[in-house]
Amino acid sequence: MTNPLTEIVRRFPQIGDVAEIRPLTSGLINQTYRIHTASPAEDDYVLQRINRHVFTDVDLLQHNIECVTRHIRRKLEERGVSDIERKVLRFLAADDGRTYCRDRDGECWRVSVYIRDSQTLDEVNGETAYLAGKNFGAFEAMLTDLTEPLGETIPHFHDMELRIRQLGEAAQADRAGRMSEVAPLVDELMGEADEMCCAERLHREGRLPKHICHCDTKVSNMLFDRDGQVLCVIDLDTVMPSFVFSDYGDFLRSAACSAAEDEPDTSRIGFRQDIFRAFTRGYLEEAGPFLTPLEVEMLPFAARLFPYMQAVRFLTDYIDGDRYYRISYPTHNLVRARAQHKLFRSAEQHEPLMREYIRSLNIK
Ligand code: GN1
Ligand code: MG
Repeated sequence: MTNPLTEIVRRFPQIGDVAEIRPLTSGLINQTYRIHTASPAEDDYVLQRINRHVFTDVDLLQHNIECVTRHIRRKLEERGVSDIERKVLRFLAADDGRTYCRDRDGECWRVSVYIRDSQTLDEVNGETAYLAGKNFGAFEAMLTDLTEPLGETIPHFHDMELRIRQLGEAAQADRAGRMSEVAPLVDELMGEADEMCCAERLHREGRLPKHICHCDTKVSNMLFDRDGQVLCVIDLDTVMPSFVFSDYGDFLRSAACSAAEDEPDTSRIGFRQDIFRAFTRGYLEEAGPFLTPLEVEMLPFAARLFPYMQAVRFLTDYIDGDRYYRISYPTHNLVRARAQHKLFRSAEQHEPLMREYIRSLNIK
């Protein structure tokens, strides 16, 4: 075989004869392949190239992932859960014992066991949104007693104050000469900045804690079995201490939007109350017991914080000349930013309804 990936695969001694390596679905950040092994009795694997421009400290990244998967595995064992290999990811050791290897170009690769008969969803309905809420809530709940400290794999990842500073700096530098085109949107977002940075202020005042969160809670980051039950949470790169708003708000940002995250026709974008309700009910069933009353009260804020933050991030990247997110056409990041901004405005209008619904669940 001439595939250069086979050389990387050889660094993981547990993997037997490889039949084929095929690209698997890919997010905007890492590149992912499925390793098909020759023997049907043997496991298949997932090979992933870690984006080291995004994740600059790969040792820290893998430390976090190892701690989290070990902790969850132990929890499931204690609870007597069956079929644990399908309910938490397992990463392979490379020839030097670490859970990743570096190739000649300095690229970092890791391998996990492929969970057979699993599927990911790209869209939710009421039922799957409820299940996603329950399972992301349970994921956070299982990690509340993790004793090993985890680092921030992307420092200040969901820090709204930093994202605003980055937008301001990008606007000032105007390195791609795009500011004249986007100045009104920059101004509109900046006008909300003070209010949208309130979580960071509450944290400094000691009123809002951080928890271990997933920080990329798309429904596609959860594996379902063939019967539609959730197996496990995947894509653990961004697991780190954060406000619970990260998991709650970012899920709704992608799932409770009536159109795609890059829908050019913003009239098609609105916040979906049905998905909000189903997800919130599931999430609070599992996370309700450990959340503080202030965290519960602020969940509707989280539902608008995340489209806002994502609008700021996409717009910053557009102004910067598209250096972070993969794009398919020149104005892609601007289209994304406008779509997220529209979702932010729609979520804002839904806030009274959201409050009413959460109150009706009688959590605290
Ligand atoms: C990135 O790679 P992907 O699609 O899972 C980004 C998220 C954004 C998302 C927007 C590490 O996630 O924070 O919400 O794009 N991940 C990182 O689509 O920046
Ligand atoms: Mg991801």
